[in-house]
Amino acid sequence: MSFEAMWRDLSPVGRSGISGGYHRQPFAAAEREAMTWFTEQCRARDLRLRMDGNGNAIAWWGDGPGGVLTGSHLDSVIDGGAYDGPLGVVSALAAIDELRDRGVTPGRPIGVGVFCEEEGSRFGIACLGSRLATGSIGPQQAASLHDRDGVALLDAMAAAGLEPDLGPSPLLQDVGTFVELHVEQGRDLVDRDRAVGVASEIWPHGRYRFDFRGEANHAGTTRMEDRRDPMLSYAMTALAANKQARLGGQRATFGRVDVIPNGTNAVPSQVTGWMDARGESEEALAALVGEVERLGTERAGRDGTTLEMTPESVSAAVRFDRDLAARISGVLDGAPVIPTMAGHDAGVLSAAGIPTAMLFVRNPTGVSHSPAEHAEMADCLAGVTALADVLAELAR
Ligand code: HGY
Ligand code: MN
Ligand code: MN
Repeated sequence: MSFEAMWRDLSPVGRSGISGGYHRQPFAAAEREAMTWFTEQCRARDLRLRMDGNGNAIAWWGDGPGGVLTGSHLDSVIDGGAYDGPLGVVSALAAIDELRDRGVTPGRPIGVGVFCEEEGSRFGIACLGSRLATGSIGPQQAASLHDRDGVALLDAMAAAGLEPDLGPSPLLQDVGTFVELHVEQGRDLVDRDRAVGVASEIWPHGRYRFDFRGEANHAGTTRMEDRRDPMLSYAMTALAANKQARLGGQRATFGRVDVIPNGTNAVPSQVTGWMDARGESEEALAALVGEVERLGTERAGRDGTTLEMTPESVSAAVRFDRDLAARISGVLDGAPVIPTMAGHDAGVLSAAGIPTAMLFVRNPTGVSHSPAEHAEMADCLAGVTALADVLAELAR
């Protein structure tokens, strides 16, 4: 099945008929359907499929240690784009087809991997699947995770027919190198007029929960000076985050907010906002988060409310293996080596000591985490050829 045919096959899975965005939250129907599609594609290629109890899968061409793994994730953010994740998985399958068409017999096994809950869109921890697989999140912390409906991670996994153990995965023991292909989430390649790039680093980033507590009251009868309105404290803090990020050349946004009781004619008792913040260095990120927390606490003091800030998911800076990136850039006619502010499973495997690289495929608008996310077919096919060239080189 060609790349285009696979893409047509997979694209409808989890796509909203209203927004065109994707809803592939882990262990729910659409994501499980996408995983089933993946396993069928692996079997059609006689790949040796291995799954761990936590929702991760690797399918091998060849046997033995020191394999070259490629692949990505199939889950999406809420109302996400078609390419973030699936492009890396479909391109990996297509790259194996291309190598076989070229008559290549790899000297090392080549694997296609899928890590679950990369987006952390249901259980809140970025790259949960690869963190479980590498042991960089412990079973206790993982077992404490719940989704917005209060469903525990273990229950969601069991309901999907998995037998989770939340421990490090045996899957990775045969992995010598990991190369993840991903749609670029930015405009660097567009500005450089290149179809494919190589990652140099991932900015440190995190997700921080801000709980603002005030006093429920009547929206009409309560005098303005008597209100203890957490919505006001939240709003001013969201503004402060935007300003601090812009002033410091970093990134921050509040993209998710819960209001209790969320009534139209009542001053809320509590507002919880989640800030996604990213910095060019650990110090810059810590300074940004610290300053937003300080300003939020100060504002709450003025509003008669309180603020409690809790880091929920923190990803340290990742510097990809410099020699590997340079070697890959060389294979790809000097493909540019560029940083990203987006987290990836490749970052987790790199942090776990596995030599890791990333390939980026041009995104004409740079838009991502949106139904509008796009990549031209010609660039996707250039990405497959590039990945095949890299796999041939690394699996020699
Ligand atoms: O949020 C991110 O950085 C990535 O897209 N998971
Ligand atoms: Mn992704
Ligand atoms: Mn993403």
